[in-house]
Amino acid sequence: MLKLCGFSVSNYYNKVKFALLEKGVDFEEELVWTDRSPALLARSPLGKVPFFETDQGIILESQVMMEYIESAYPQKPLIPVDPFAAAKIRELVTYMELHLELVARELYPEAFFGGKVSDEIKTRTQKLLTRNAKAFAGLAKFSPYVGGSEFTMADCAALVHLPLVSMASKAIYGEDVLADLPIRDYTKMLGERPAAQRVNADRKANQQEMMARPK
Ligand SMILES: N[C@@H](CCC(=O)N[C@@H](CS)C(=O)NCC(=O)O)C(=O)O
Repeated sequence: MLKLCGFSVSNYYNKVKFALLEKGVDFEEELVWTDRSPALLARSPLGKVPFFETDQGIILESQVMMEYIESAYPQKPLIPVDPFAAAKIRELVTYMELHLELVARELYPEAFFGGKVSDEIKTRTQKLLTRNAKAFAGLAKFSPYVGGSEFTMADCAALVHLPLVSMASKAIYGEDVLADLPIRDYTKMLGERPAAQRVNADRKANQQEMMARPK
């Protein structure tokens, strides 16, 4: 059976888990922490999660995993059939991950983990986030889904990434770089889906486990 490896606090893990649950794919989970152990590096060379273990071998990178499940389990598609519409959904995912989440990630050590981020990084990140949030706002629809009238893989990404970008920017700059977007209503709407409820419940439980781990 398809095995999703990683931990439920991870936003990238949860994007894939959300998609699997929405599509009704049978899968199991293996709790894998990013401890950089030789055992992890043998499976995931950069020590990152999530990854899939399939009958044919390992698949790395969450967006590659999303595309894999779309082609291996075509039921309940999370991407439109029309090539242009499909490209627009993938474009949203890339914008959220490359231009928002990955940029905001620089702030996470101080925003979420009690660490410190240099003023230089904070200044550079604020400039980038402000510019990129405006660009994303020009692409995102929120009508009611991030890509338009249909629930797609872009919503699996948006639900897990956008709240983190908001929280991190609020924690570091005192203001939400996504304040002009209807993130609260949108995440509330998505949060009513059974798949999202499971993802969120598992995330909370895993957060406790994470805090109880020896440092
Ligand atoms: N591009 C990767 C990003 C995954 C990622 O950054 N995962 C985090 C957990 S949310 C991680 O493994 N961090 C540990 C590390 O980078 O060493 C993907 O889409 O799968």
